[in-house]
Amino acid sequence: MRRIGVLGMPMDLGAGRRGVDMGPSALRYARLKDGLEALGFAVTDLGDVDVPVAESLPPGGGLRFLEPIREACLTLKERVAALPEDTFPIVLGGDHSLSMGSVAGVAARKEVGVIWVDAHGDFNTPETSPSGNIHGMPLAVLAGLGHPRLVEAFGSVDPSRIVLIGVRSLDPGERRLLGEAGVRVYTMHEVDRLGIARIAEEALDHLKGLPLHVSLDADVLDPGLAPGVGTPVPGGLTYREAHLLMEILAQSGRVHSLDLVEVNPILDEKNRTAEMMVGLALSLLGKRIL
Ligand code: EXY
Ligand code: MN
Ligand code: MN
Ligand code: MN
Repeated sequence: MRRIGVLGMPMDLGAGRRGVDMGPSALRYARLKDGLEALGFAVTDLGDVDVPVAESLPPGGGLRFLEPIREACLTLKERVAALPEDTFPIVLGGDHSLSMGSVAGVAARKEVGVIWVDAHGDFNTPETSPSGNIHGMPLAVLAGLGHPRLVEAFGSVDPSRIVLIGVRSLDPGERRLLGEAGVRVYTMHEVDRLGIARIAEEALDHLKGLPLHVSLDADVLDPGLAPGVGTPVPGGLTYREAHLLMEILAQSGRVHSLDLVEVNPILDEKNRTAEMMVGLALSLLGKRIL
């Protein structure tokens, strides 16, 4: 598969603060397309999904911006599902609620395993969320838990086919739900004790036989490395841990789709976070040191 389709999702409606709607531009500005073409891929930039800006929306009750987020994610799901089988989708975010659309779109094409690389569990429901922000819920929705309007549209992945890596900030409710659902979770404690290489191999074995979707949240990286994120948590992946994880996943030949999310240029230093994320995408798409 040597064709890549890049699709922007300039959405910050699911986040608690503004700015990640500019993430797709920051990632394009970090020369993602040039880097992928240098690896020999034919890259088509499919533009952006049309997402309303927060200021244009009436203040909603209940979950913040539930309907506009659902609408935009349904469009993303359709766009991803309609891509030719030989095309590798890279979705540029945008807050992590977009992955309800990207993963459901990929799952509509074939059964997938999901590797969710994130400081957070993103496994809250409206009942357990401390914030009401939907970017803290997408993985639960994909696993079939949460607001009915979201689960009926995007619930599409068996929890036994989800692996979370890099977690270091969990709310009590989502911690319980993750355990009950049987999601394989590797926190930063396991990263420190087992090492990222062993975790990558275990994740590949846990999801054996499945094509893989990687959902990469910029806040999984240590904030010193990637300051341009809206929900930073100290003690994240180092530069080499993140690249080694991508390199091992690349060598499996099983990764078929990718999200790059939660890049917030307003909070960044120059464009460091977007450049880190582009570098990781290139490692995942096969860029090697030797
Ligand atoms: N767990 C917190 C919440 O649900 O509000 C914080 C979630 C942050 C989610 C970011 C995208 O990873
Ligand atoms: Mn996330
Ligand atoms: Mn996160
Ligand atoms: Mn293949």
